[in-house]
Amino acid sequence: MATPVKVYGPPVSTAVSRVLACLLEKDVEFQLFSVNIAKGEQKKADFLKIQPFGQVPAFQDESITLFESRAICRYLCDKYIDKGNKELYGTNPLSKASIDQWVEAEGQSFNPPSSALVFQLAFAPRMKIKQDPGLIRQNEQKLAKVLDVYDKRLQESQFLGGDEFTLADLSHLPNTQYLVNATDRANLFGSRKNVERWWDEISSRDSWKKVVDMQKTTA
Ligand SMILES: N[C@@H](CCC(=O)N[C@@H](CS)C(=O)NCC(=O)O)C(=O)O
Repeated sequence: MATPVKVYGPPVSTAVSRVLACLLEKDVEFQLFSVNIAKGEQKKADFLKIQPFGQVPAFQDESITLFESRAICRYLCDKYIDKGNKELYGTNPLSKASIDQWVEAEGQSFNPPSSALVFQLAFAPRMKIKQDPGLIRQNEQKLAKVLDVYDKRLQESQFLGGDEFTLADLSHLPNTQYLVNATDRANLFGSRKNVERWWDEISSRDSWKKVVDMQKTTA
C-alpha cells in the first residue's frame, strides 16, 4: 500500500488549502501536520529544511520534498494521473496549456490584489492590525479589472480552462472563499453574472466543502 503524502501547514492558510483541495480531487491519501504560524514555527530550523522560505505549505511524497502550492498541485496531477479527477490537469497538450495559462493568471494577476484584500479585510481585524484604506482601495480596483477579464472569459466558457473544472478553477478557491464569506466585498464576485455562476459552481464541489470543514475544525 502507498504511504500517504505529507502536508505541513494549517488548512486556514490559503496556500495549504489549495493543496488540500487538489489532494481531495485526486483522491490521494494524505497526512496533515500542524504548523503554528502565529508562533512562528514555519521559521524554525527544522521546518526551513523542507521549506527554505519559511512559509506553508511544505509537502513530502516518499523521498520528494516540495514547496509552492501550485507546483505541488501540478506534481500531484502528474504523479497520480490515474487517480480521482483525471481531467484536473487536462488530457492533452492544448488543454494543459489552457489550464496552465489560467493557473498563471491566478498566480500573477488574481492572487496579488486578492491576497492583499484577504489580509487587510479578513485577517488584519482578527490580528488587531490596523487596516490601510489606501491599499484596500488600490487592490479593490486592481481586482475589479481582473474580474472583468474573468467575466468575459466565463461568458464564453463554463470554466476558466475550458469545459471542465480544472486546476485553473481550483487555484482560485482559497482567496475567493475568504473574500466572499469573510469580508464585505462579496459583491466584487456577485455583481459579475458569469463570475457569480462560476463561483457558485466551483465552491459547491465536495472536495472544497471538505476543505472548508477542515478550516473550521483544524488549527
Ligand atoms: N507562493 C506560496 C505562498 C506561501 C505563503 O504565502 N504562505 C503563507 C500562508 S498562506 C505563510 O506561510 N505565511 C507565514 C509567513 O510568511 O511567515 C505558495 O503558494 O505556496
